[in-house]
This record gives sequence, C-alpha cells and structure tokens, in this order.
Amino acid sequence: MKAIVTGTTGQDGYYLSKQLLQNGYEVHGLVRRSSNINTFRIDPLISEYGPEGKFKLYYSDLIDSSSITNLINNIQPDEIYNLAAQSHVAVSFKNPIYSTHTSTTGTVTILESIRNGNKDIKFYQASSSEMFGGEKEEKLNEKSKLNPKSPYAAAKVFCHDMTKIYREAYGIFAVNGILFNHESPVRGETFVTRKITQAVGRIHLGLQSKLTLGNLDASRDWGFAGDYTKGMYLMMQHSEPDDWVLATGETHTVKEFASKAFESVGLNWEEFVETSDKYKRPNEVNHLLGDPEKAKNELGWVAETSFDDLVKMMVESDIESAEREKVLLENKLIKPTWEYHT
Ligand code: NAP
Ligand code: F7E
Repeated sequence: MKAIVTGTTGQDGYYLSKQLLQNGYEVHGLVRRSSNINTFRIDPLISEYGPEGKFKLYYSDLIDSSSITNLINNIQPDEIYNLAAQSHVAVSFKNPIYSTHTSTTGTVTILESIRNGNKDIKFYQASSSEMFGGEKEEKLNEKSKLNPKSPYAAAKVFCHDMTKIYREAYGIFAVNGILFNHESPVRGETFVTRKITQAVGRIHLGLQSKLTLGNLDASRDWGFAGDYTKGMYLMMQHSEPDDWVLATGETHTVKEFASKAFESVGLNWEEFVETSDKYKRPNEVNHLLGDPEKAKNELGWVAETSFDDLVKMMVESDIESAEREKVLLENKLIKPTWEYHT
C-alpha cells in the first residue's frame, strides 16, 4: 500500500507516518522548503525507513498545485491524508489570506487531481472541532451546526464541505475526520498545552520564572495525537466514506490543564502563571466537548489516553528537553529563546 501524507513534518504527520510505516505502507511525505531544515519530528523515521527505503520525501507546498498534481500522478497512491495547514487559530487572525489560501487551495487541488486522474484513490481531510465554534456546554457530534469563529475555522468549513461534495458528486472515497484538540510531546510549542508543559519543565529546572497565558477559562476536549492518527487510518479502511468525530468526551479548562501540569512537579500554578491580553483572540471559542459515539460504534475507535496521562507524558518529555537545554545553556552553546515564543 502507498500513502501520500501532506503535513508530514507536523505533529499528526509524524504519528500517522510512523503508524503507516509500521503497517508496511510506503509513505510519501510532502515537506515545504524552509530556510532551516524542519524535519526534526520525522528524523527518527528518516533514519529508520528512508530515504532509499519506504519513507520518501518531496519538496512541495499546498499552494503549488502543479507540484501536488504531478506527485499524485507519479506516485499513484492508494490513500492521501491531507494534514497540511496553517493550523494556529490565533495566527489565522493575523495572516487570514495565507491561512485560508493554503488550506482551501491544497484541498481542492488534491480532490481535483483524484477526480481527473484515478478516482480509486481514497482521501482523508483534516477537519476540526474549531468549525463548531463551541459556545455552550453541549456535546458536539457529526450533525451539530457549524459556526466558525476564525479565518482558520472558516477555511476548514470550506474544505469540509468540498470533501463532502466530491464524495457525493463524483463517488470519491473522501472522508472528513472532525478531530477535537489532540496533543503530544511533539505538539507545536505555541499551542497552549505544550506552551504550559514546556514552561513547567523549564521552571522546574530554574530556566524560566513566569508563564504568560491568555484566556484561562476556555475549555477543550484534549486527547493524545497518537490515538487520533489511529482513528484517521480506521476511517480510511471503513467500507463506506463518511464523516466521524474523534474526541475523548471530556472537557477541561486551560486553568485545569495548567494546574495539573504544575502540580505534577509539586508546584502551585498560581505562583507562576500570569495573563496578558496579548494572547487573547479577537473572537474566542469558549467551550468544546465532543461526542465520539459514532467512531466508537462504527470504527471501534476510542481515545485510549486519559487527560492525566496526557499531561504527565507531556510534562515528563519537557523535563527531559529542559535538562538538555540546561546543559547547552550552562556551556553557552545556545541563548535563551522562550521570550520570542507566542
Ligand atoms: P501542525 O503540527 O501545525 O502541522 C501542520 C503541517 O502542515 C506541518 O507539516 C506544516 O509544515 C504543514 N504546512 C503548513 N503550511 C503548509 C503549506 N503551505 N504547504 C505545505 N505544508 C504546509 O498541525 P497538526 O496538529 O499536526 O494538525 C494536522 C492537521 O489537522 C492540520 O490540518 C490541522 O489544522 C488539523 N487539526 C489539528 C487538530 C489538533 O488538535 N492538532 C485538531 C483538528 C484538526 P511545517 O512543518 O513546515 O510547518
Ligand atoms: O488554544 C487558549 C486559547 O492554540 C486552546 C489547533 O490544533 O485545536 C487547536 O486550536 C485554547 C484557546 O488550540 C493561550 O484562547 C489561553 O481557547 O492550544 P490552542 P486551539 O485554538 O483550540 C483545534 C481543534 C485545531 O484544529 C487547531 O489546528 O487555549 N489560550 N492562553 C491560549 N492559546 C495559546 N495558543 N496560547 C496561549 O497563551
């Protein structure tokens, strides 16, 4: 089996590529060119499976339609997982055109390539719980109303609808995975969970004194990314294409996450966390809670990692990172960088 994974250098790209390679797939990953090599997450996979083996990488960009179409035509994959996106909600308010353009152009380019080329290629779209715009305390499922509140979410709604349209109009096996927040030790450092666990690791080792956050009352249904990429794969193996929610069915506030993370190293979060409007959004999604019943019944998927285990896993990993950082700082091999992070 051959799969193309867009966004292979991202958090989900890492876990999904690893699981597909372990399942015997040939994985073709799309990497966008940057001035520094940005394959740090997938370097272990490159060492184990590539570049002459089953893990093959290509420079491409979602905006470069011709490169994507050429790759699909040349590789003739069985499955395409479209994970690439400018995925930071707060950044999408600052870069709305880029955020919209990358998601939408990339998705339609792939769907058009399948329609005009080989209609047997299966397609996975990375849809998001942000599309619901969660306001009240209710469990959200595949039938809940979409009410996007950011350029990021609006672009995802477009991609979600186009995936459905290509499924219904052309009979393409195109699925939407509506995923609630999922995190891991390789989560981007500017998402709130990782920002917190990274700070906890640094504070624990005396490398940082304060953590500045935005809205502490927002609540999210947080799961572990490695569980969710297994769900993506199961959707692609289902007999019929459809849309599925992946979530834990539990929600926690940012405050609760911070409290649990600091508590795990014996610290009281209130002594270290301060807030600033700088990290608040022009429009906030206040409450997200998913209902994963359909995925459980039809795919046999459940989120296996608990909230407590997720926090513990991320804090432990960030303590190890802080230990390495401390050695480098003490030997003046690096300079402190956290104040530049958003
Ligand atoms: P991520 O870590 O931010 O990874 C995004 C990936 O997209 C990276 O590989 C990035 O490349 C790539 N990318 C960004 N712009 C691109 C462009 N113009 N052309 C080609 N590649 C580009 O995100 P993630 O957490 O793995 O999420 C994967 C997907 O699921 C995203 O579409 C996200 O919107 C969606 N999603 C995520 C969650 C979640 O909680 N994680 C929930 C629902 C949906 P670089 O490495 O070069 O930056
Ligand atoms: O924010 C609040 C913030 O940036 C979570 C993406 O993967 O999941 C992610 O989007 C909450 C928000 O994730 C800070 O206001 C407080 O209410 O970690 P986040 P997100 O916006 O939920 C969805 C499902 C996706 O699809 C996205 O791609 O935390 N918050 N203080 C903060 N958030 C950040 N980033 N930084 C803070 O200092």
